[in-house]
Amino acid sequence: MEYYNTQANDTKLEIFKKMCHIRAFEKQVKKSYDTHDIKCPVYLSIGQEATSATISTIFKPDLIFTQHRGHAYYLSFGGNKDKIIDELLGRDSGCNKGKGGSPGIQDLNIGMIGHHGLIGENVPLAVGATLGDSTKKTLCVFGDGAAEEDYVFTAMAFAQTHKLPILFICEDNDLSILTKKQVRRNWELTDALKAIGMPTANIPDDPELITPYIKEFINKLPAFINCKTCRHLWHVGTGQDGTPQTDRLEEYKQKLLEIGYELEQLQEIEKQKLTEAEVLWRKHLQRQ
Ligand SMILES: Cc1ncc(C[n+]2csc(CCOP(=O)(O)OP(=O)(O)O)c2C)c(N)n1
Ligand SMILES: [Mg+2]
Repeated sequence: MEYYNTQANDTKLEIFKKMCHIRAFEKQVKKSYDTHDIKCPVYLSIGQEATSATISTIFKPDLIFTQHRGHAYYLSFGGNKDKIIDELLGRDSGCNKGKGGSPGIQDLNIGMIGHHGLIGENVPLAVGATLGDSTKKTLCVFGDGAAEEDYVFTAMAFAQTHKLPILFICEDNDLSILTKKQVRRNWELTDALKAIGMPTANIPDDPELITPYIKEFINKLPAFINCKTCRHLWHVGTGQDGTPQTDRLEEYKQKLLEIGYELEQLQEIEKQKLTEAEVLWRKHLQRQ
């Protein structure tokens, strides 16, 4: 199947802008963590920006359940930026009154419900919430480590039996903390779900590949997409082991250049997003 050029040009640029916005924001989180202005553990999405940036341009869910690595979803779906910054800085004005920190971020105005610590628990919660009102569409995001929790498959199977309108996404960075998938298991969740009739895809997190699946699947929910991605920093905190294998943002930029976008235009977007994030973070840090 040929997926090249699956998006209108304005959508491609919107996705690129969102990816740059997330990268710029996360770089500021890293900076404030490294200077100890942020004191809570942080779970960064640097390298994993493409999935949320792409989904949010196409799918408008009523409810969003993410795991501990949720900053990119919060930002992509329009969560309040002041409140996430204050949350990370441990302030009363944060989205969880400064008590939850990075893994629990949420904004009920966009239907996003925060994570409380057990990996994959957001899957049965998403299923239960959608069962309660199946006129609502739900997005549920978890990691490849969480996919191994028994309650994840059983909850997804329940959603399949009851045809609940949930788009399940696994951000598969091939890591559960530091352990690679091939050491942990010899099966793919897509195969298990295919066996019970759920529409599935197992693809790299390239926006051009994700787009057609989202467009097709949102009319056939529940459905599941395993997006293979690359985390650039440590599981928690801001350290880096070696060189990341891929940088999807850089690859997407190259793709946009190949189809005729000007380098200056793309660099201007990157610069603008970096400046916006820097100004916003400075404003919050100066209030201390
Ligand atoms: C039920 C449960 N078991 C173990 C943990 C400890 N733990 C926290 S994050 C994590 C790895 C999660 O990996 P993954 O779901 O792939 O998400 P990623 O960090 O890669 O985004 C583990 C094992 C936990 N929080 N909950
Ligand atoms: Mg993982």
